[in-house]
Amino acid sequence: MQVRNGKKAEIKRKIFENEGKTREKSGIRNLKIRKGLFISFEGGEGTGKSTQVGLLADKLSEQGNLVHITREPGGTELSEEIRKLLKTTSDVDPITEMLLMFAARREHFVKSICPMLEQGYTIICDRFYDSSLVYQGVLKNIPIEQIVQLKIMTLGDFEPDFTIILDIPPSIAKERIQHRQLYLDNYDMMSENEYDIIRNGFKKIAEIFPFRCKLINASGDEKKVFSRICKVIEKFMVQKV
Ligand code: ATM
Repeated sequence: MQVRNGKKAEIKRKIFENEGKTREKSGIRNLKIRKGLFISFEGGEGTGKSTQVGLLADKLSEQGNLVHITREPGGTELSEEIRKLLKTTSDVDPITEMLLMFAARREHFVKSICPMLEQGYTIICDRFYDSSLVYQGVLKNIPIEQIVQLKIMTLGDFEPDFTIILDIPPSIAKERIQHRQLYLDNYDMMSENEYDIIRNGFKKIAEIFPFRCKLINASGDEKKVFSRICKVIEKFMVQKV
């Protein structure tokens, strides 16, 4: 199953319509102007996100930035506990899973992300809200409007400043996962078809949010991939100043 063009337009319409409506109802306004930057990394398992997050953090630190690496689900004590539960409990109901993802995210956002952005940190986050749109929305078929409502409830208007989406064919991703781990968790045991759905979902996110998201070819060795990432980050930083 693939996300077809009609489906893409539908997802886009639902994201925008529902963000607007829910924001009006909740009266949530923009958060305080933040001093730091929030960069998220997205993509399926085995695309090399954590390696690239580390490389980017090192580079930005060397350039004199205050850098903080984090991940979702996770990033605070409670959110890491939720992560552990999700990774080790089989057959979690999709709505329960979504609510736990957003519970972990809210805690992460309020207790860590917001205060650190206020202090001027550049936060690099391994997965964020786009993962919910893809895993819960596209893969598990939870209505996009419900996900957007939870997003507004937990994050208000907050968006990453920049999102890198790593893309590789599912067959390579599967090979990488099997090589790197002896123990595979619930999420690592997805079928190739599910990887395909996830991959296409992220591609659609990159098309829907072209200013914030950049799709990066993550095939090849890590240095090559990192230089592709650096190019788009440099462009983005120039536009920011
Ligand atoms: P990793 O951090 O190892 O990528 O695992 C987190 C898993 O949680 C990941 N699974 N895979 N494959 C994606 C999933 N996830 C969601 O389903 N929704 C979310 O909102 C987030 C942040 C992650």
